[in-house]
Amino acid sequence: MLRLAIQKSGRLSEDSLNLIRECGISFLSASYKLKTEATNFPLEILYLRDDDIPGYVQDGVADLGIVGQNVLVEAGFPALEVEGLGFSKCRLSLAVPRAATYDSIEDLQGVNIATSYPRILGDYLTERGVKANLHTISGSVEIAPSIGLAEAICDIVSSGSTLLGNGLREVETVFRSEAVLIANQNLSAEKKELLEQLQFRMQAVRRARR
Ligand code: PRT
Ligand code: ZN
Repeated sequence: MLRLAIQKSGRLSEDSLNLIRECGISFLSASYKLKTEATNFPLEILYLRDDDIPGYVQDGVADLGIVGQNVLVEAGFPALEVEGLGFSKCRLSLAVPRAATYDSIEDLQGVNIATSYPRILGDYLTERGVKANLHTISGSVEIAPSIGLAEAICDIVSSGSTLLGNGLREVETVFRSEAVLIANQNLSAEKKELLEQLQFRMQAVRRARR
């Protein structure tokens, strides 16, 4: 039996469940439950916080997971990615207050930047020879400039309205993300076979949607 970890409640949850259902896999879903078993495929679904999914799959507590690439790469396990799923598309961007002068990435030299993505941002800045002071905060990153915590931020953007509403301007795209299917790297032959069946169905669903 394969164990698949998906986000319990959040932006990935509904699309993850829909994808599994469209693969023809039936299960009872009760929102208070932490796991459920499919009735017509050897699959158990675990409902977790998205941040915990990469580690659980890396450790083999779960065989598979569905998570944002941003969370996967920030967790340090990019090699677990099996394939992109095409939903929850977003980008990780640097932003500065609307009135701030900004010409190039050089302007971030020595600047305080608030983010929940210190690894991805740190790599991006290092590759470009920029040394900034990263302040890791876990939420409400967009308010950091207005409360004097930082001169710039790096956060997830989709429509851009949150940045706009906080008087911020997007200046660099650091990383592009979508939901991805991830798998433990030491699956047994039986589980690999089941994973292939599941991927085959997921690809058929995506072709049919186009
Ligand atoms: O509780 P749990 O830890 O499981 O969930 P979470 O709150 O950490 O994550 P959640 O549900 O907010 O997001 C899950 C995943 O969805 C993220 O890791 C991204 O891969 C993806 N995703 C897609 C987004 C967005 N779009 C998004 N817009 N994640 C967050 N946002 C936030 C962003 O942080 C910012 O505050 O929405 C705001 C910006 O949106 P716009 O449209 O105003 O630009
Ligand atoms: Zn999270």
